[in-house]
Amino acid sequence: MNSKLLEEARAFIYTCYSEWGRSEEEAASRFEEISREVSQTGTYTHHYEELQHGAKMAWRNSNRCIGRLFWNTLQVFDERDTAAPEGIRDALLRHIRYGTNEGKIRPTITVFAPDSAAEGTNNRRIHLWNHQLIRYAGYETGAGVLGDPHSLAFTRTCMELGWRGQGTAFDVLPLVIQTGDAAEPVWFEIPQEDVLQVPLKHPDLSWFEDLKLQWYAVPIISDMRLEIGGITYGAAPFNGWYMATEIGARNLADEQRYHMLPKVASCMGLDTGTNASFWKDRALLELNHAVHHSFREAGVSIVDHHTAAQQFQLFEQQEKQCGRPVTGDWTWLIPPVSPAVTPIFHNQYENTWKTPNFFYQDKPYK
Ligand code: HEM
Ligand code: NRG
Repeated sequence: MNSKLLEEARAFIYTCYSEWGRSEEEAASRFEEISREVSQTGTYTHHYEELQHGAKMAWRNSNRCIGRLFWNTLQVFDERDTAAPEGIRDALLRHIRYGTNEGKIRPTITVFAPDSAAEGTNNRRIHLWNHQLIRYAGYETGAGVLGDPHSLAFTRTCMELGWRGQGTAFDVLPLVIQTGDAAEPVWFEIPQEDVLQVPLKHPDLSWFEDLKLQWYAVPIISDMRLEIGGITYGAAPFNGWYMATEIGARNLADEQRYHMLPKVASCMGLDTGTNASFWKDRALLELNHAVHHSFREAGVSIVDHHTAAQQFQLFEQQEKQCGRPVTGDWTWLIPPVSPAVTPIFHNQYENTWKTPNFFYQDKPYK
């Protein structure tokens, strides 16, 4: 009945120990131990070193991530013993502070108790309801959406729980934590001083700062599950730093997000009445330049898509040297600005999914 779990555990342990340069005998003996634990309890507990390396492998195996060169530098916080909402909040705030590091961003993951530990124990599964720990609210108003349309449903949920925002286009949402499938979620405001944000300006276009645009410094994805050796960690928020196009070509530019291209183009004096002026392309470029410039000047880590693509090539070479075939999802790896100018565009990637890895999971709210 646990044959699937044991098979996954075996594959993970043998790979892990081999990457550490440990002998097959050592791996076999650790696997024996795990087998006994599984037969007695139905699950098993990773040693910290296994959890740490498993999380790094999960990043290394993330086919959609262009930032994987740095997989081995991931800081792994073990919060498997933290169960109460307040303790979880404190761990999340520590993650935000440690990862932010006043702008010198450190790739970080905080791993909470696995889902399996909850099985048969009245279901104490931990659900983080946020998509990212730091994210802007979106409100439906008579005059359209205020803030980030991506957050509409979650913002509504927060308000049903009693949260109220300031009513700006950049209200930081609260942390929403649920411990146990039946429990009411609890929300906590993130202290303002812990949320590093960057006001946007352009190196040459002085009017740009009057647009009053900004973005938060650290993307901390908190709604994916981490799977290592057959164990699912449903709460394991992780962060690196931004690639500028994520903000400049998607979050602020998409029509279904902040939709800023018409505004930027008209401030640039471009004719938005004809495709022949290339106004969308030109506005997009200046918006991305502004994002990158502002983060750099504020001392906040960020990478441009050309450098990121070069780093990804290095990652490919490095993996090849280690005898590990690189898998990738081309449709996500190519940047949304000037993709064909990067080498990634001209390569092909095998999009098979290895574990450990990060996977989507169902949202806990409607
Ligand atoms: C996706 C860059 C760190 C795991 C992405 C994407 C970019 C990116 C540009 C595509 C996002 C999109 O199109 O929405 C980077 C950079 C990093 C970094 C520059 C700097 C260090 C990390 C870390 C992890 C990670 C630390 C995990 C430990 C992932 C995963 C996805 C992803 C799982 C896919 C997300 C999804 O499917 O929605 N990354 N990343 N990345 N990255 Fe990274
Ligand atoms: N595009 C999303 C963030 C996705 C993950 N990107 C990273 N991850 N850079 C956005 O908020 O724009 N990371 O862990 O650094």
